[in-house]
Amino acid sequence: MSDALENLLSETRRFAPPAELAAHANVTSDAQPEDRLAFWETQARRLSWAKDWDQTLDWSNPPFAKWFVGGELNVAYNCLDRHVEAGLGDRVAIHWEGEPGDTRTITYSDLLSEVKQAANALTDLGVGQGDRVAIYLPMIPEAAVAMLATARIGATHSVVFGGFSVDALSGRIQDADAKLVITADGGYRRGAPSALKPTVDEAVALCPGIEHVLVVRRTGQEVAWTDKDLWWHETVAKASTEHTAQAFDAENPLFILYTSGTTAKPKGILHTTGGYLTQASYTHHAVFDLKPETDVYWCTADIGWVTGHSYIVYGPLSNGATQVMYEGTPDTPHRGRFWEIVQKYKVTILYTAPTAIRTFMKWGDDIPAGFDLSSLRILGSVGEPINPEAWMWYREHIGANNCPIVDTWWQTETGAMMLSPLPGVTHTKPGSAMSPLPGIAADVVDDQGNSVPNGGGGYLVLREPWPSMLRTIWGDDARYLETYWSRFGDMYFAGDGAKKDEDGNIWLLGRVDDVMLVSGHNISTTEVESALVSHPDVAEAAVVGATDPTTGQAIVAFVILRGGVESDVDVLRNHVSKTLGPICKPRQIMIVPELPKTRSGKIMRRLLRDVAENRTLGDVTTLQDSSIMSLISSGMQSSK
Ligand code: 6R9
Repeated sequence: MSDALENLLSETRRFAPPAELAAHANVTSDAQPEDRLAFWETQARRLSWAKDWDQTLDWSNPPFAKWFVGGELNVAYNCLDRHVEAGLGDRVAIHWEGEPGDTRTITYSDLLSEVKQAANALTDLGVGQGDRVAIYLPMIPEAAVAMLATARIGATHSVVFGGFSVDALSGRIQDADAKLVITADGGYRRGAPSALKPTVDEAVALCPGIEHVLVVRRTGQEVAWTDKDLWWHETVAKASTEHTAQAFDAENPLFILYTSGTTAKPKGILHTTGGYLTQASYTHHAVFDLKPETDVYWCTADIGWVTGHSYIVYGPLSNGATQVMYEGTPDTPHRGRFWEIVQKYKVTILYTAPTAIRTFMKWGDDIPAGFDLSSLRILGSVGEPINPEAWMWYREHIGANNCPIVDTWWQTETGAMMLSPLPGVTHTKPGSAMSPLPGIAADVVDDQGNSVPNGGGGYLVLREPWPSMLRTIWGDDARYLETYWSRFGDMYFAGDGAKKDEDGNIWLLGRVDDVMLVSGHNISTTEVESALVSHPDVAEAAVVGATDPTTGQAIVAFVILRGGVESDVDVLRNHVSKTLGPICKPRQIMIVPELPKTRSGKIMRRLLRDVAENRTLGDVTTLQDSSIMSLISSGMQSSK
């Protein structure tokens, strides 16, 4: 661990939970339970089971876990029917806000009858338990309905981002061998209808296994029609609203989700039902301190990201939450759109990503200042390490210095949150995910797999199986073993670098592939990025290591400046050198208008490395906006 890192992590600010919140918190201790399995059994009892389990965990064939063996439940029943049966049918499940400003208010009763109809429609189309359904939709309520209807009949969904290309979509359909696609004519993005159906048409032409395509009408765009196509509003609306949920085995597959394309061939991460729902539901209740009667929760993620699965659909709905769902982008029709939505629905819990927070910083403090954000009580962050600078901005400008920030570390593979502060308990530190949640055995280990002492750094691992863990990579057990379980034998290797501070709290340092080796020193991209963002002129930074004849690798930084400022790159290089030490001084800094990101907001450093090393760009199919790369590359050439 470099000295520079010590420097970055000498963050000493701590923030206690507000007394009022702590006094009424759902969870009042962050202590690890003495009996981990008994703890998870208790959490599983928050759900409704049709048949009790015989064994909590079967770990006789590691790393292939089975949780709640012999238990049976229906996921959709847990998310909908049981709330309606408890008399909560009139509670709003979803306040949906379309990008153009159209809205829908959907109660639990409404959502239940739509899901029942959709379940009947899927059954009529020949979809049954174990079949795979591909979902390629914008952020409209039908996305949640489609997922829940698939789950209700024991089938398995594979949601594909609405922004992905024909190749990405057809590859995922083929890998999962799906028989049905649910899509829409299009969705609204940046003020205009953006078509989806043409991509599906091309993809389906490459996928003979697809029997039907169910099409939601959202934008009213002209669509080409094939004999496999059916309108959602005709097929689903004429189906019966009567449907009794059948219980399925706790290990029945719930979904496959392909991990974001920052790596090579996407991996189909498989999740099952009982353990997954137990942990998604518990963590949503504990980490957001959800009070379903009074809270208005909003997770700004897309449904195509695991965050949308666990914290828009399964976690919140299993807890009977009222939530906001927004179709569009944060700057349409204006840059205050998120804050306008918070004000309009009196959102109390907001869950978003560091990339969004840094964008808001860049747009300026005056924008959120123009709205009433006083309803907010808890702020969440997910997706990347959050720099202390962005954390403080979030706390001050969105949370009025009064809302605990829960920085939640987890992965598609973990299914649900693993490390996070608890809002009524933890004294938070800006930039740290703090500690493993109750029931989770996380640690930081060195190269040899030994636990590092406080103050040490290494790799984040999980020592014990957890309920919502991936069960395998779809169709590829060997790759599951190789990717996660070959490095340290009996510990799950998360692929993230981490450090324990003097109190034993955990700081995430980014993907281990993103560590640079400069003149023999290990430097994490996160620490240099944080140093850059701590300069008042900088809104956002991405750092990569580029091959260098003298130093092995050299630091190349791509920087977005805050609105209206002009900055001298040498000033910024010296700022890094002063903050972290001369070894961390970037060889080169490029001022750029945007950074290449996946739709979940992760910077695709692999593409920036290609640019920094003058290579042809690798696979760009998962980029949110592919034109950004040509802008960046042309700037890079001219700066040399
Ligand atoms: C939920 C999600 C997983 C990777 C993970 C890590 C990064 C996510 C983070 C975080 C630091 C956090 N990550 N949350 N890093 N602090 N709070 O993002 O899933 O898309 O699979 O990405 O994201 O690197 O390994 P996924």
